Amino acid sequence: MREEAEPTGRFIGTAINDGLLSNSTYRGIAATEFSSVTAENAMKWDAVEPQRGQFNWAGGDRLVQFAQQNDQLVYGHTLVWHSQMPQWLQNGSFSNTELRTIMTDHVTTQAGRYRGQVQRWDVVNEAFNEDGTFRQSKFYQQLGESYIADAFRAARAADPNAKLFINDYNTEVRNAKSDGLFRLVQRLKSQGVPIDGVGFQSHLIVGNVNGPAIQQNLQRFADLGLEVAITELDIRMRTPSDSTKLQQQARDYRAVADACLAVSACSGITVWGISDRDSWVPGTFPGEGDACPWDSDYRPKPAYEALKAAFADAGGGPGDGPDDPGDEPDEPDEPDDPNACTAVFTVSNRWATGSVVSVTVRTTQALNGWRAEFELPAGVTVANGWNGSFSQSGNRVTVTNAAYNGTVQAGGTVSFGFQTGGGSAQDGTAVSLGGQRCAAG
Ligand code: 9MR
Repeated sequence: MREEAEPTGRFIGTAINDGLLSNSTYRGIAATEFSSVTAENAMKWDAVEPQRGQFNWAGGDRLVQFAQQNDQLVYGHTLVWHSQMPQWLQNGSFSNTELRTIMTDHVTTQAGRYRGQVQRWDVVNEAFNEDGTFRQSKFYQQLGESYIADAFRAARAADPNAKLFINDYNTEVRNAKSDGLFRLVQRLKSQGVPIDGVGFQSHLIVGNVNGPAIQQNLQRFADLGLEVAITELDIRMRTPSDSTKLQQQARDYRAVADACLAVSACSGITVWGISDRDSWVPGTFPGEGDACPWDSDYRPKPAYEALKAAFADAGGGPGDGPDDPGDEPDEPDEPDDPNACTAVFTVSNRWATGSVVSVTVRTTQALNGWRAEFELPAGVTVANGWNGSFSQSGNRVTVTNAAYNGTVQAGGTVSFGFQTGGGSAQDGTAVSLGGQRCAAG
């Protein structure tokens, strides 16, 4: 799936139980099928600070290390949540001032520890009741709504580059709960609170998934200027499963994926576990289960194929889609639309054996995943690059988007850079985008 998701510019993630990483089948699927990982439990407060002031980062560190080994994003889950709080916190009695400090210290410590290693944080999880009022958590009861803004501010200060999310369940479609969340996010934005995204957990039920309603709801949050993501997708059924239920489940997975893929601000989809064997569902909903994309023997289910197909159908840069049947991806540039893009190719530093180049391409079309190409002088190679994935064949270099910069609005820009070896690149080198030659900008 990872390969199919990449050209769409979206991540495909999974919750990871780090204890299972010693199982080679589990580990193999986790490493190859996903571009993002979330700790299923290891980064929760009860796991990281079981006794006050005594920290256990082992599980979280294992996850981060695994992600780094496999070139994956890390989705941090979760900093402030009413559930899975350590006993000392749950049962302790603290003044309001003390509790606020405990909370912000926790956010500062954890987001600070993983600064630069976690790209997204669920800063606040499950703050709402089903009717859209605030959940009466210890934090809300003692501190009121302001605990949310304080948690976000502390997280931003601890890691300015992490994207900060609020996350919840039963908020996937428009209803009283998602309306409450929507109003909160509007208030936070208007107060300048540093919030970047909204996570929609999506613990759903087979046969009960309304893709267009999910898309519409994601879009209204996106229209507030936020990133949105599907953060904990699983779709459960009454067990035992049969092929009819598995086919319906596949359609439901596809509907969720299509909803995300139709919203340009939807950055990715995380499934809540790989295999039915390891899922939380049967333990919480007796008689229900089989909610994951792999079965209990780690065999891919129709749901897996459906997710993969959704990404594959959405992928491909401009010119590779069904609208352009004649445009083969590997054909030489055909400048059939000379106004599609403009490019600035600048050598910002050069020396005898190398140079540093920055490239900015402006596109007239919205992009969901992009591919830029250019040629270097003979013998010059890309030594390392940033803001894209680089490959070189002879003197021709192909750059595709990184996981986080594949989505570009019409009129927006794509920027990447690289260092050369074996000599210098040349200012003003021609660049093409999705097979279209760009005008010099
Ligand atoms: O999958 C998690 C399970 O192993 C834990 O026992 C459970 C404890 O509350 O949390 C599960 O994950 C939850 C997630 O952290 C927040 N959204 C709901 C998820 C399923 O309960």
